[in-house]
Amino acid sequence: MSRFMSQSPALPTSVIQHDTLFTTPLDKASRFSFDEQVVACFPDMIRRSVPGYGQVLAMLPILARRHCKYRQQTTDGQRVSRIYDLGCSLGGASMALAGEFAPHDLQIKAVDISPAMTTEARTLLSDNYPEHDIEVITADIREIELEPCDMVILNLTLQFLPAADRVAVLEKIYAALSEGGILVLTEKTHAFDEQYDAWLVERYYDFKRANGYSEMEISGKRNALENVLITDTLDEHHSRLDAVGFARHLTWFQFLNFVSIVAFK
Ligand code: GEK
Repeated sequence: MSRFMSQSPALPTSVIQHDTLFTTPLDKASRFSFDEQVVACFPDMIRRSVPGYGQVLAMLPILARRHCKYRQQTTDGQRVSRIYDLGCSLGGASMALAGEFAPHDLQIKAVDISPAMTTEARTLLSDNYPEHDIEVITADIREIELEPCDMVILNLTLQFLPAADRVAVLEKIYAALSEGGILVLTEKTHAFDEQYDAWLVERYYDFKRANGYSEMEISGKRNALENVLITDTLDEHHSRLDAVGFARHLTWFQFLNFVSIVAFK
């Protein structure tokens, strides 16, 4: 099956546990966090909750082939393309890239703030791609320094940062990218128009129902994500990219309220 036909993320199916996190009523005040429980069912959760997740991952190596031009030099003098996977979770985006490139072509730096995520990502990536140069770093992307790079992936991560911190992270990314490099920014969004937004949200819940989530699971997750996942509109994303200096950026993918933008330096 072509990777575009498959909705599955690049993660090995052996680790996939069914997402049952919100099958029982929870304390309304409990907030969503990326802990061990979420790690255990993450591949199933993201595949059933994010429309187009598999397609976006499948495009990453295709975009990398076009825009990563071995512009960086490693300490031992090799020319490589350096790619950051920021908010990597279990490393789905890094795996999608590693699976399509020879080990010596890429240097991947996968960063996540959740130690539960990075511990598992480190094992998955080194088990599946032992020859590749992939470093998994446990850190807050607001605090790390970025080395010069060719591509930055922010796949469903910016939405978890406080709104006030988003510009600074994008500025840092812009400064680190080499001329000709790209940022791939994938986000859940909301529509400015209330009626359109209501339609998109309802169809999104239909998508989740069709993927086996119950009403209780849908509303439990919605409550837990309140004030944790804060969406912007598509226009807000493009304005912010303008403001940080990206002269060109376009929406290359949209599936209901989920979008992916490519921004060119
Ligand atoms: C994928 N990109 O599978 N610094 C670093 N990581 C953070 C921060 C932060 N400040 N805030 C949140 N995260 C992945 C999916 S999931 C999206 C990304 C989702 C991390 C958080 O720990 C989590 O692992 C990730 O961002 C968001 O392609 O679950 O909807």
